[in-house]
Amino acid sequence: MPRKRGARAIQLGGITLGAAGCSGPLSTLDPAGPSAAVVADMFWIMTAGGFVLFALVMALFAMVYLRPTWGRRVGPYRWIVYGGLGLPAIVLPPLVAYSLWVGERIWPTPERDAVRIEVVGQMWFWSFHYPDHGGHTTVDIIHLPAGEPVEVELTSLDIIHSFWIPRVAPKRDNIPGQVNVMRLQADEPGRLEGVCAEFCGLGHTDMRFEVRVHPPDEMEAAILAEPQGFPPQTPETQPTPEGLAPEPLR
Ligand SMILES: [Cu+2]
Repeated sequence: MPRKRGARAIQLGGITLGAAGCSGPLSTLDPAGPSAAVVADMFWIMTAGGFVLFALVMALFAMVYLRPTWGRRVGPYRWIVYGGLGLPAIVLPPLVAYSLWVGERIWPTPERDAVRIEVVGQMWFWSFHYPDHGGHTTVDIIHLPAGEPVEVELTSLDIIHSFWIPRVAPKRDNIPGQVNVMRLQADEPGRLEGVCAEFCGLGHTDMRFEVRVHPPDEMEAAILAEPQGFPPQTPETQPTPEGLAPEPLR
């Protein structure tokens, strides 16, 4: 009886720990936007596919173990062809096709009137510039409108960083001298968190930022209520060695 109780406690503990791992401010399995929901679905479907393949292999193993005479009749060549090629051929092609299909649909549909935000990574902080909202700049806090697509332009002024709001969208790199564009959308008003997802030196772990999602008609007031951040140091404003022309950002 005590052994049964112990087993149940371990089982409950495992379920609780498992569930806790699926939530939290940086959990991709607790999506708060359509792109993140697609990623979370893909994770579960890939995991299920892995389990199906594992179950098929274990079923074969069980048959060989329980009925050795059956296994003996199958030659090595057939084991390789049926087990090594046949089983993966059942499970993997549908998963590859699914991942390609998802890859084409992971970003929200482009909208002509999507809100634009320019995101600049710099060791070790983020600047968010809002050309559609008074040209204001905020530091380490990004404001998003709930339920509306946002077009984010990413760049860096020193080394490669990576902009990631795990509950909203997959990450994308901020690369110096280049502008990467991504679209994202947050579902509901509230507070989320984002991180730099590319190791960028000793301050990398502190390169987090807060995500404040507002009802769309309250977003501008929320941005303007923030202190105006220092505009990022662009190559045009940074001192450069004599004779070296600064690289244009775009
Ligand atoms: Cu970093």
